[in-house]
Amino acid sequence: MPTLFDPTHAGDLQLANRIVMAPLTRNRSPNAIPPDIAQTYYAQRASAGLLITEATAISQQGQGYSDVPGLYGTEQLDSWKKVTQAVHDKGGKIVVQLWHVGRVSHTDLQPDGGKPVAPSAITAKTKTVLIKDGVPAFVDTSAPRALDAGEIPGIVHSFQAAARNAVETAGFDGVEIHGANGYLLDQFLKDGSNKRTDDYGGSIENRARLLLEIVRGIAGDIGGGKTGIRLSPVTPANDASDSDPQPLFEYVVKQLATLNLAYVHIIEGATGGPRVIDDRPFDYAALKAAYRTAGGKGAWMVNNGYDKALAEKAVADGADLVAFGRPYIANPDLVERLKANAPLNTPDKATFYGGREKGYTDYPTLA
Ligand code: 8OZ
Repeated sequence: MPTLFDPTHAGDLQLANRIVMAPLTRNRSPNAIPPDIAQTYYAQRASAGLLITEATAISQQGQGYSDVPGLYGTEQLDSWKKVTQAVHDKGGKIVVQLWHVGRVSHTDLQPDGGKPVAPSAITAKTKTVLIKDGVPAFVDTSAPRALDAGEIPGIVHSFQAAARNAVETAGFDGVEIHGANGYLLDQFLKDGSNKRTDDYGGSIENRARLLLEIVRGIAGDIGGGKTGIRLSPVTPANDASDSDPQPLFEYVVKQLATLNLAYVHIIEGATGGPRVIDDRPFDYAALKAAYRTAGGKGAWMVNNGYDKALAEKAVADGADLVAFGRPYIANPDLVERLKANAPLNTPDKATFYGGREKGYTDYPTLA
């Protein structure tokens, strides 16, 4: 029986263990360029089997928060290259999470102060973070406009360009497509936010079309074995909702099964909250079975509120990888601490978003 600490692989990626650092937004990238201290931050955590970066915008239109990084400019790519080098120097593996926020944005962050884009012109009942003079503030998202069908190929293209640049220029081991948490691809998937009447709305097949075009495009360009995807079937994050998520997500993973992906990353329950939501039941074992039955060979990664005991049980029950989020903010040596059954540092919420070293690179290791 494998343990959390045994090596494994996810597609092309050889991993030293089954512990993954989940993507964590930290808002420390002024001008969307990762700061120098991001090299230290990620390298400190390189003993994870796999590091997934914070969500990283594929275009300016994909930006929804102040001071989050991008992957569409030369300076951004140069800075990420130093991060991947620092992680590789420590023997770690790192993929970048590719992000388009869709309607979860603000006109202040959009090209020419325009409206954020969405499947349909429905405002998300959620907040974003704008940092003014170094002070973060939560503000309502702006009213979006519905994407014209003619704009969709450009979005697929931007995702593909970001993936190619990530691997070829910035030195990432692969990419994770952010299909979760109420951002653009999740907005298209779910009928609470997608009211389109064209080929990208209505039926499950149509609502999944954009996500699948992007995954197929990226897998074709960089290889399925370097491509992962994150999904969150029932999260209410950022006003996400669907009237019938089980068949929707089973359809999605069956389609993904043919693409030889590195991994499928599932957020169970409410992102950063309860793992079970009473009025949003979901059968995750059936989801995984649908993927495997359809021939899916990628690693199955689970996430949300895991501790060591729960993670060991998940691996015993057949999960391949377990992603830890908040514990990684405060515990750069999480692998060593879990192995030693050592106590964990408590993360300081006041320094989650914005700032520099404090609450970022200054959490102590055991030794
Ligand atoms: C917390 C704050 C801002 C963004 C996500 C990218 O939920 C995020 C995010 C998390 O996936």
